[in-house]
Amino acid sequence: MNRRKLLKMALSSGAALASTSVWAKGTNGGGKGSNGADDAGGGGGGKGQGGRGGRGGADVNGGACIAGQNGVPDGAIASPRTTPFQVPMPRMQELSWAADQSGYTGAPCSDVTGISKEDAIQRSSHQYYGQFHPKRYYEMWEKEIKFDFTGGTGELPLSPAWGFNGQVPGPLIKSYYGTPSLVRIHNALPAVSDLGFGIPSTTTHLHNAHTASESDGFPGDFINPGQFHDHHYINACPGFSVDGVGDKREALSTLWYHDHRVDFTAQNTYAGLIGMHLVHDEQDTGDETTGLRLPSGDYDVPVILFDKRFDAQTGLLAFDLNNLDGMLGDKWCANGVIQPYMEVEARKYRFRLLGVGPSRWWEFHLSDDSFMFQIGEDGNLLPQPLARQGIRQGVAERSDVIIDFSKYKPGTKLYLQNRLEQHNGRGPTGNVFCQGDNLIEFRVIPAKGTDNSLIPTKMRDLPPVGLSEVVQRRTFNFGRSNGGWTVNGRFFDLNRIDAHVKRNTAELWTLTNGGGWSHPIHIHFEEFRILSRNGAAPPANEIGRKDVIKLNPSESVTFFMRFRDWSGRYVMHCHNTVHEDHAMMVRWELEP
Ligand SMILES: [Cu+2]
Repeated sequence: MNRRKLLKMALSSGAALASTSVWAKGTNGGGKGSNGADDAGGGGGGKGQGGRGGRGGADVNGGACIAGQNGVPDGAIASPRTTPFQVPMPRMQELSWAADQSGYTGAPCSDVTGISKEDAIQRSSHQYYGQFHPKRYYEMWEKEIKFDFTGGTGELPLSPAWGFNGQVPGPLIKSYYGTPSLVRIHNALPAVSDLGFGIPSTTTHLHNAHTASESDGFPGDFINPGQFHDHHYINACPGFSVDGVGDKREALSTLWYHDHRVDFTAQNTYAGLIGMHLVHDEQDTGDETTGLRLPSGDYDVPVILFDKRFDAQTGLLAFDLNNLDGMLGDKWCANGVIQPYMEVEARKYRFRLLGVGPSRWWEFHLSDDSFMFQIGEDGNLLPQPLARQGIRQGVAERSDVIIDFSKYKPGTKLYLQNRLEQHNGRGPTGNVFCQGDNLIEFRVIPAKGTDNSLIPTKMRDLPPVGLSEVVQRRTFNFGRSNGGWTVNGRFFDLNRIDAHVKRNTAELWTLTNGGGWSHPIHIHFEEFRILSRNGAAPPANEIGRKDVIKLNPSESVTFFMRFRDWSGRYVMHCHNTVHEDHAMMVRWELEP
C-alpha cells in the first residue's frame, strides 16, 4: 500500500494524525515510497519482511500477507477444543488502598530471604523513604487458586494457577505522581503445589518503574511462603534527587508487575503472577475532561494477553519444562479468559495492550484493517499519536492505542487480531497473516453518553539526548551456548556484577544479536532513547522512550541512557522469559 493511499485512509477515518514522523523516512522492505513506519499489511510488493529481512524490528512487513493462522506450536499437542467468544472479557478490578499506615510498621525488606539476603538487610532502610513517605498503602497476597480460563463455559476444568489476591491477572493498581505508595506483597503460596511447575518463592518486579533497587524485585530478592516484601514506589520523575521534582517529560503511564524469581520467572508468570499498574499525572489524568482528555474510566481498558496450553487429556494448564527455546500456547487469553468478547460503545476507547509471554510475539490488527491510533509505546506517551494498521509487539512491550468505534453501526462485530506468524521460541518468522488469530471479539452497541475524549495532536515532549553527558560505551552480545542463552558469552550469575555504572552519568549501550533468534530485551530502572537500529534511524514508534528493545536476528541497536537518583543492583535480560531463566541476563550496579 502506498503512502498516499494510507494517508487518505487515515484521514477518511477522521483521525488526528501525527506529522511527518508518522511517515518515517526509512524503507522497510516495501516498495519504493512505501510507509516505513507502520503498515504491516497490504502489498508493498517489495523485498522481504520487516521482522527478519527489513531494517525494522519494529513492526513492518513490506511483503504480501500470507494465508493461515498460528496453530499448535512446534512439538506441542493440541489443547482441548474451546468455543470462542462465549463470555465477556473480564475487567481488572482496582486494588483498594489505605491511608492508615499503622499496619505497615515492619522494616521494609525485613523478610527478604533470597540469595541476596545480607545485602537486602543492608538496604533495609528504603532510600528516600522519609522524603517520599507513603500516602497510600496496598497489600496483596500471592495465592494458589483453581482458575477457570474459559470464563465459565465449562469446556475446561478449573485449573491450579497462582494469582495476586487470587486473581489472574492480578488487581489493577493506579498511582499518581506526587503520591508515594507502599505495596506489601505476601507470599501465601503453598509449599507443595498442585500446579506441577513453578517454585513458591517469589520477587515482584514493577516493570518500567524508576524505583529503588530494594523495591525493584531483583531476581535474588525472593521471599518464601509466609514471608512478605515491602515495595516503596515514590512516584516521582527521574532526576528528582537533583531538583526535588525530576523531569516531567519522563512521566510514565502503563506499567505492569510480575514475578521475577531467578531461574523461574517463565513458570511463575505463566502460573499467573502478573498484573497491571497505571500511573497518572496532570497530562494523563484518568479523566477525559481534563489534561490530554484521553478515553478514561470505563473506556480505558488494560488488556493482558497471553497464550496458554492445556493438557489434551486432563484439560489442566500445562507448561513444557523441557523446551528451552521458548514456550508457546495455542489458546489466546485476554485478561485471563480464552477468546472473550467485549461490548464496546460506538465511541473512542483506550486499550493498553500487553503481551506477557513467556515467548509469544504479536502483531495487532483490527479485522477490518481500520487504523488504530497509538498514543503510547511501552510505558510512555509518544510526542504525537501514530495512525497504524499493524503494531508489532515483543514480549513485555506495551502498545497504548485509541480505537474509535463511532464509525460502526450497533450490531457490528470486529476483532482484535494477532497476525504475526510464530511457531516456536525462536521468535516470529517475519511472515504476517492476512487475518490471523482472533483474540477479542468487539460487539458494537450504541454510545450511552457524550464522548468527551480526544485523540490529541500533541502529547509528551521527549527529554533531550545528551551525548555530551556520555562517559561510557558498552556492548552486549546476546547469543547461545550449550543449549542455553548468554550475554557476552556468559550465563547469568546473581553474584557477579557485569557492569559498574556511575550514578548521575549517561552511557551509550549497543546490543547485538549473534544468532538466528529474536530477543525482546528489557532493562530495569531507566528508560532509553534509541539512536540507531542497524545503522539507521529508528522507526516512528521507537523514537520515544522505551524499556524493551526488539532485537531481531543479526540486529544491532544503540541507545542512550541516563542513570539517576538511586544506587544498587539492577538487571537487563531477555524477556522471552524462558531465555531469561536459562540464563540470558546480566546484573549491573548503579554506584555512587
Ligand atoms: Cu531471548
